[in-house]
Amino acid sequence: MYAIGERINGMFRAVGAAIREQNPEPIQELAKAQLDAGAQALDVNVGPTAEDPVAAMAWLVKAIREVTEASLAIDTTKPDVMKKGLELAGPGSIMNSTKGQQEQLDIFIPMAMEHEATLIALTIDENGVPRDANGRGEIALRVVAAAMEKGLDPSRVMIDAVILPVNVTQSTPGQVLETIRNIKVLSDPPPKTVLGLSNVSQGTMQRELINRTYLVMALAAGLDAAIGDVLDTDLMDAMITAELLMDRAVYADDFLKAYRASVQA
Ligand code: THG
Repeated sequence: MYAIGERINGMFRAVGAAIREQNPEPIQELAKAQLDAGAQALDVNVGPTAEDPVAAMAWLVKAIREVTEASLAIDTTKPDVMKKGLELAGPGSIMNSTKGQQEQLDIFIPMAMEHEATLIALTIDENGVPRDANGRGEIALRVVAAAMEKGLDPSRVMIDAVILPVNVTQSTPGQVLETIRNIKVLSDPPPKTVLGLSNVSQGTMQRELINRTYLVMALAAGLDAAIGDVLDTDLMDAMITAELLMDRAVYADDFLKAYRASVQA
C-alpha cells in the first residue's frame, strides 16, 4: 500500500506556528521522520488559517525540498495554490484534491497532465458527499470519464470515497468499503483508490484503534493508498501485516523489517 504521511498540515498547531514564523526546522523534521517511518509521499497542506496560502505553500514546499526529493501530495482546493505547489515540487507529485463537479475537473485534469502529476478526486460534487456507495460510484464514474476524455490515463487518477467520522455517520465506513470494491471495475486499467484515514476517528476515543482497524478493512477491500499517521508504529505494523495476509508480500520471519527496508528511500 502506498502510504502518504499526513502530518505536514497547518491544522496541527506546531505546523501552523512554524508556517507563520517561517521556521523550517519542525517541518523538515516531520518530513524526515515520516519518510523514515515508511511514508512514500508527504501530504502538504497549509491549513485553514494561512493568510496568503500561495506564499505559505511556496515556503512549505521549498523547506521540504531542502531535505528530500520524495513525492509530495499538494493538498489544497485552490487552483493557484496547487499550481505553485506543483511548480516547486516538480514532476511525480500528487494533486490532493479536486471535487467531482465538471468545472473543477476542467481545471485540475489539464493541470495534472501539464505537471505529470497523479490526481486525487473526491467523490463530492455540488450536492455534497453522497449518502451511499451508489452516489459515490456515480461521481467516480464521472471523474474517470472526464479523465479519459481529456487524455489522462485512469491509472493516474486516485478516487477518494470520502470517509467521515464514525461518530457522525455510522453507515459511512461500510459504504466507503463498498465504493472501493466497485471502483475496481469502472475502467481498464481502473483508477487507484485513496482515503484520508484519520477522518474516520475524528472526535472519537480510541482513535488509533479505529484508524488501524479500518485501514485493515479498507486494505482488504482493495484500497491502494492512504493518507494517515505513518508515525503510528502500530498502524504501520497492521498495514504491513495485512499486505502479507493479502499475499502481496512474501512471508519471512522478519517480514516487518523486510517491508520497511523495501520502502526506505
Ligand atoms: N482526503 C484527502 N485529503 C485529505 C483528507 C481526506 N487531507 C486532509 C485530511 N483529509 C487528511 N489529513 C488529516 C490530518 C489530521 C487529521 C485528520 C486528517 C486529524 N487532526 C487532528 C484532529 O482533527 O483531531 C488535529 C490534532 C491537533 O490539532 O494536533 O485528525 O479525507 N484526499
